Amino acid sequence: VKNYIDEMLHEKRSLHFSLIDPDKIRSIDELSRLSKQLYDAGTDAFLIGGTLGISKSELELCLDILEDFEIPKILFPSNINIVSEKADAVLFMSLLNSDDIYYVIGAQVMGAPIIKKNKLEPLSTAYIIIGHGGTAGHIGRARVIPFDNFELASAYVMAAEFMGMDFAYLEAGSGSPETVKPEMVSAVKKISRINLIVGGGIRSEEKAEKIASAGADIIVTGNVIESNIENATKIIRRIKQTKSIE
Ligand code: 1GP
Repeated sequence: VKNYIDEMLHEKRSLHFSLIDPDKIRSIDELSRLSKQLYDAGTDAFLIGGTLGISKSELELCLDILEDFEIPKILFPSNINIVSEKADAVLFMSLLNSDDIYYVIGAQVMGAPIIKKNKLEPLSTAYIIIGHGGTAGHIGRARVIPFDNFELASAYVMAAEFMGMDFAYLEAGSGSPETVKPEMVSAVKKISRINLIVGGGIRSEEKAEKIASAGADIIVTGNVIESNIENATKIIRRIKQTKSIE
């Protein structure tokens, strides 16, 4: 999966990942319909996860439905219960700005042997929570980085790069009223070559385009898939047309 992402990023455009939260899916038919629309629009991977209310059976049901699509299925775990051998890879995340050691290294120690057993490819990721932070920020006891503190965000991303992580995820929180600012994305990209994932609150094509042209390597949308699938597919198409200004 890491090689697939690296190859796609050589094309100098941002990738789009569709976040499927098993707790928010109302029926199998709905997920089949939505995932086909996302795939047809050109989403580059499915992320599967969420913070609250996910059971293993719901997770695996989602993975069974997504199996038909020939793009990676990547777990986006909030805790060690979000693991399944039916996925291809897992964002192996450390919540770098958490005050709780469990989210920095505790869950990772407990999760690593489970990931090994399930033969999942770990994608080493610094999870950095910005601004609103949403449920992930609350549960993860994040000391959130203000939306306009580019220097602090850049320092976290540099630290992640120096620790050898492959990805840094700037997360405004699912459903956040504001997104990570495009100016923060370009500030971070100026000082680091790490693959930058940006998500949280992205609901419009215009905002997605600004974040993509600021240099985000991967853009994640979640809520808009369930609330407005037309917008979700427009966002994907717009991202695919946008060249990064790096
Ligand atoms: C959440 O970044 C993702 O972890 C996506 O956020 O649901 O607001 O699109 P949204």
